[in-house]
Amino acid sequence: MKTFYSETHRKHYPPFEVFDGGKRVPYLENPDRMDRILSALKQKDWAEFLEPSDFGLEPIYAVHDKDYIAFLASAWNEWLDSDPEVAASPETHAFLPATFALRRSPHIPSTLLGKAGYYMMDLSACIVEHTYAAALSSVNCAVSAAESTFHTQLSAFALCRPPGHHAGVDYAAGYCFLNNASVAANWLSSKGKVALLDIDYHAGNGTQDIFYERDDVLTISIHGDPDFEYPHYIGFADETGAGEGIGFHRNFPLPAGTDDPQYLFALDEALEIIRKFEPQHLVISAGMDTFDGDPLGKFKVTRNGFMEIGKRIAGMRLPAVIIMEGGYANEALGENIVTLLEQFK
Ligand code: OKP
Ligand code: ZN
Repeated sequence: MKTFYSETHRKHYPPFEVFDGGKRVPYLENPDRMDRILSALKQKDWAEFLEPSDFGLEPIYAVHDKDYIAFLASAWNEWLDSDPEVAASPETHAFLPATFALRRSPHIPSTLLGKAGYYMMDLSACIVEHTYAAALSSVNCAVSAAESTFHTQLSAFALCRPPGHHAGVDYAAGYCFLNNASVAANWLSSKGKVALLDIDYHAGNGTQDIFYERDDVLTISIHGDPDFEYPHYIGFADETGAGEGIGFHRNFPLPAGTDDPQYLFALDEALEIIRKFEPQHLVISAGMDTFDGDPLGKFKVTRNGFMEIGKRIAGMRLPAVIIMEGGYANEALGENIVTLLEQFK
């Protein structure tokens, strides 16, 4: 299976994130995640590693707001220039706002911090020197995999870091800056209908927002119920699309403790909806944080569960672009994603 991967992610490694209760903790979405996945994939003879192509900004502008991209591109350097403390030890700092817009006003402030509170949803999408470069290379992995799948009609894997499904048209959130899966799905949508299935433990709020009013890309997310879980304000079952897109978004919020049988029951319903939609291509937002023991998740999906999930999705017989999202039980992460991917080869 073609696997698109770039080393560019490595320098996006913020020294901390701010967790619930204002706790400063080590950045959980770390380069070690990729190393675990790489070493598990390298033990298999079916994984073929490829550098992503550079698709430039056009496929990104087709999904994201231009001013938001400009903010991402320049935020770190502006932050560095604005504060001598940051300039004196940049490696101990990360850029985050401390005031959030709640989108009350249509006015986007002109200052860096004003913009940050407008374009950032939480305290986990920390910006450092090479964040923008890493986010671009991550999108390029996703579009490269989409292009490969389109040309070969075979499933491909985008080993993306940073992840993408929490990033919306004009905001960063949950370790995500650019929505890799959405850019790939939108790129594929010019070739025919696309279904995007998000199996990350967290609701794919960014993806939901991006395609909410469209009927040519069906989006479905299976996740921890936002009533108790991040992202808290989106991902509920009654959110099913708007305008042209009514009926073309579905959420499957599940309770804490969800195990393999419960998960597979929801998955089967999601796959049935996809089958009826008759898409040309499938995009999978593949987060592995549903795993029993993931530090950010409350589900109990097992290794065997990932095998069954992979089997059932692959059984749809649709060319799939599999995009890496979350998964933070690093010791198990490599084997977990390999188990899922193995069902597609
Ligand atoms: C990214 B992905 C938890 C705080 C949440 C952000 C989580 C982002 C998850 N109490 N921090 O979907 O794996
Ligand atoms: Zn997640």
